[in-house]
Amino acid sequence: MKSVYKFMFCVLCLMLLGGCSKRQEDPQVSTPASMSGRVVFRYQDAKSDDRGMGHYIYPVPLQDKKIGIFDMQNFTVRDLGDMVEFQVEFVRPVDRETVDGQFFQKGWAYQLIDIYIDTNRIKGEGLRRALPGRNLEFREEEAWDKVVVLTPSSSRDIDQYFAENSEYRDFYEMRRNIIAPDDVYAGTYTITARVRKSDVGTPQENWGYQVCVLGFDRDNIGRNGLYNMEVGTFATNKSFGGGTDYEGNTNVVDILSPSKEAQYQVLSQYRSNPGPDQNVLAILPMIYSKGKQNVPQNRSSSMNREPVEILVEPRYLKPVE
Ligand SMILES: [Ca+2]
Ligand SMILES: [Ca+2]
Ligand SMILES: [Ca+2]
Repeated sequence: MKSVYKFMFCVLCLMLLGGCSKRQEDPQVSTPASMSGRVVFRYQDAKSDDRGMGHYIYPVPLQDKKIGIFDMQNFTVRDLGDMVEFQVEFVRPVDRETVDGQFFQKGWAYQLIDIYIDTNRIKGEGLRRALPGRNLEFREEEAWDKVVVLTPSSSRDIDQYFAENSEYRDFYEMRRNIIAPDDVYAGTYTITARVRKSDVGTPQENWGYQVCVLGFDRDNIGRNGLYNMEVGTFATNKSFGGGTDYEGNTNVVDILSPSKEAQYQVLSQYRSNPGPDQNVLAILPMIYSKGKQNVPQNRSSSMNREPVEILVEPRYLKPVE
């Protein structure tokens, strides 16, 4: 008789345990960004480097409780078969609404992300200029061929901008390679996008990537602005501080970098003048999944008073595993 009770007790325990573990699994099953597919590129970004070229200051309403929301910590590319998944992970949880209660279409509030891809590493192929308002460029042999733009608001705004602004002839000609996907999802710490291979191509071992994180400003749209927050001399309600009031400094607050020092070195190679023609833009290094990286390029005519000798950050040169 005793052994029957023992048996029944064990069965009851197993049923309870089974029930518990099932309940724990359920949320993962329903997450659209569940881990699947083959990882083709992964890069761990330095922490606490959401300061652009080193001394950018968050917009005033974000200074107290939101420090770290623009601090990227991982970037992952997965091959899902017909689709390619791009995932950016942040140090702090992704906000669903702004501090003053604004919501946007895609479910997050503050981050604007550009993912630049060099698909061929051929000099003269692709575009050297980053998108308007980023105030950055790429070296000739690392020019981007595709860019995936993740905006909290409508993707159509981005498509329309490039379709209508033919005065930016180079962007207009590249407009089919500027991809603003609708298939996006904000997780607790991540923003994930899925793009059809027919739009972006099949990731290859020799592709290079660079990711730019900016603040999102729905109202900044024009000659040198594409939904990005500006970085001025002083922080305001809608802009970062620690830059200049001209257009030479970048408005990007975090990029893929092996260390914060390497990022500050790269992004501080600019010259900002009242006349935009005299500006010198910092050069973003692409990071290649296979093969030797190029030495990040410095500007001899930049405002940076540091010696113009190139600081070689060895980890920028290492191939990614
Ligand atoms: Ca970071
Ligand atoms: Ca290229
Ligand atoms: Ca970084």
